[in-house]
Amino acid sequence: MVTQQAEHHDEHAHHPEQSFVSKYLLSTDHKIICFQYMFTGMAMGMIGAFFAYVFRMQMAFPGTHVPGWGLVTPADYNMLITNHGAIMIFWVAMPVLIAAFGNYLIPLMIGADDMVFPRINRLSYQIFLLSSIVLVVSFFVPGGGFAGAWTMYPPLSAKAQYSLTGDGSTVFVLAVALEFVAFLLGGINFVTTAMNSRAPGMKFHDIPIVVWMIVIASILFMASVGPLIAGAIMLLFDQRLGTAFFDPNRGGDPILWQHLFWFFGHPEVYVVLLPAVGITAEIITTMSRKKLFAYKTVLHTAIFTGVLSFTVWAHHQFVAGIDPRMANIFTVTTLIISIPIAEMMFVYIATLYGGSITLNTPMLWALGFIGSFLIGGVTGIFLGSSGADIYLHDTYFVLAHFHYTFFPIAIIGTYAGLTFWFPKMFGKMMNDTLGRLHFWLTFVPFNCIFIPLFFTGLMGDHRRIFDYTNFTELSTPTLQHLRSFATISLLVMLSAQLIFIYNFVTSLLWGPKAEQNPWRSNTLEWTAASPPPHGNWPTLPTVYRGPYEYSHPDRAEDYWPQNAPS
Ligand code: HEM
Ligand SMILES: [Cu+2]
Repeated sequence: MVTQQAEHHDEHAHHPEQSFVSKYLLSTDHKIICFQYMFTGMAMGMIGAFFAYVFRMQMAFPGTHVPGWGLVTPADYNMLITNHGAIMIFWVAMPVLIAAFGNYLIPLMIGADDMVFPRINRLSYQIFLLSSIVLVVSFFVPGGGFAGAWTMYPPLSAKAQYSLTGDGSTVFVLAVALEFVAFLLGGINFVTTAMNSRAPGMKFHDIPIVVWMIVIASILFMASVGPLIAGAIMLLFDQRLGTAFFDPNRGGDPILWQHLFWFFGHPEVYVVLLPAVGITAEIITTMSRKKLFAYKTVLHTAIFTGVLSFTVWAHHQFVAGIDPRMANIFTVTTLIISIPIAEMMFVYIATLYGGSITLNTPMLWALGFIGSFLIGGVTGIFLGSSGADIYLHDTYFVLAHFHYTFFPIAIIGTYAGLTFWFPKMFGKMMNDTLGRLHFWLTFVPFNCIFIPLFFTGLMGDHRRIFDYTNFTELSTPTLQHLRSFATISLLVMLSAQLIFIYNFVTSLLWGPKAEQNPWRSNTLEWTAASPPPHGNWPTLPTVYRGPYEYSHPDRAEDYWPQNAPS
């Protein structure tokens, strides 16, 4: 293995000068592929955020001309909420959290010069890019983009006369299918690389938690997506070939889709959660100079959560007409799965306890992740109880719940990781004052958006309503004020993202040069140059210990790099 790596490495060292196209567009370097995934994901994120702005304006001020869009029609509204959800989960959280961070961190944190299959890696990104293009094209086909909600429930998704977006639905399903192919290819690389290319001396329990989390998430994705790919093909057949897999009038069953979708969909939430949990672990140990409290517990808990996540899916279907005895079983499994998640959060709090904490930008994001994700998890317990869910299902309470899980993951987790590894990725330091300002102007408005929505949900406010003024009981002043407050908070939050863009660009161009290891961290990526060259290290590192040896009593320095012989 060692000699094989060395040879492979030699090949890298003698690489000829590359043109812009071969270096940045057709590269097989895992770091460049990270940037491709990250920037594509962020561009898609801007579309998703723009859609949210448009439909929230319609909710707060029904019938106004939304600047940048115009009058929102009911058809626009359905298309916007559908594609907002799909984009944020499939085209933002997946590419950024799993694919971008996975690509950057796995080889660098395990001491490898690249992924095991660099060309498959490149193909994975190219298919992902194609899927993004196909999705954007779907907005412009006759009839407009798909408008049957991101969960694609038939018969709405299967019959053009219901969704009114026949072509849009087909192109949408194609885009989702391509996206799945991209991540299947990515997942193969992540798991094999982490298992086979580790630096000499790196035992299983020396692997940084974030790498484990991405590996477990990849396995979850690959194991859960099969049934949904089958479902997507059946849906395409129903749409285009006149089959009736999901058509109750002709002996089909629309609930079958819900099973196939959520059998994938619930594990999917852990697919994106686990990388964010891993990123948080790296930041809080480094920034509190503490050993991760209970490494093995976190690892085993994550594996256990992954297994259990295959047994909870029908909690999305409590009111879909499933047998109440089944609902009891899924209530129990759902309540059980909250335990390991809570345990991970407690481990993090225990890690912080007594630490010497630096409250810089990455640390603020990491702490923000723990605090807000806890609210998301706790509200999931209410929803998981089938009795309570009969009332809460499809209200804004559900919406607030999943934004309290998903926002910490996709947005807070990304900013945490990006501000933490920026010095390594780009060789420059970001401005910490601007970073902290951006944190507060994102974090506070985020809470101001979604806390009110828990209350409107409890007051009976339903999701997916185009114009509340059509329902007298839903257009009370209290409800309308809370809705407008949420929308105005969103405007504040979106504007604050300009601070990040400004900080990102100016730091990249003119920021102070980053040292090799600015946070005095233990893991291997910090032993490479900032930014690491093609091939990462002139000679690959050797590992002597675990990743979290901070403040070791026998050492003068408060950290102990994994590659330091003693
Ligand atoms: C402690 C963990 C969690 C529990 C117990 C839990 C429970 C639930 C339940 C029971 C529902 C269905 C509510 C309904 O539709 O009536 C739900 C919805 C949802 N949850 Fe969670 N959840 C948890 C974590 C997460 C995480 C980590 C994510 C995302 C990353 C997430 C994303 C969602 C989404 C997207 C929906 C709504 C889907 C839709 O109808 O559009 N949840 N959750
Ligand atoms: Cu679920």
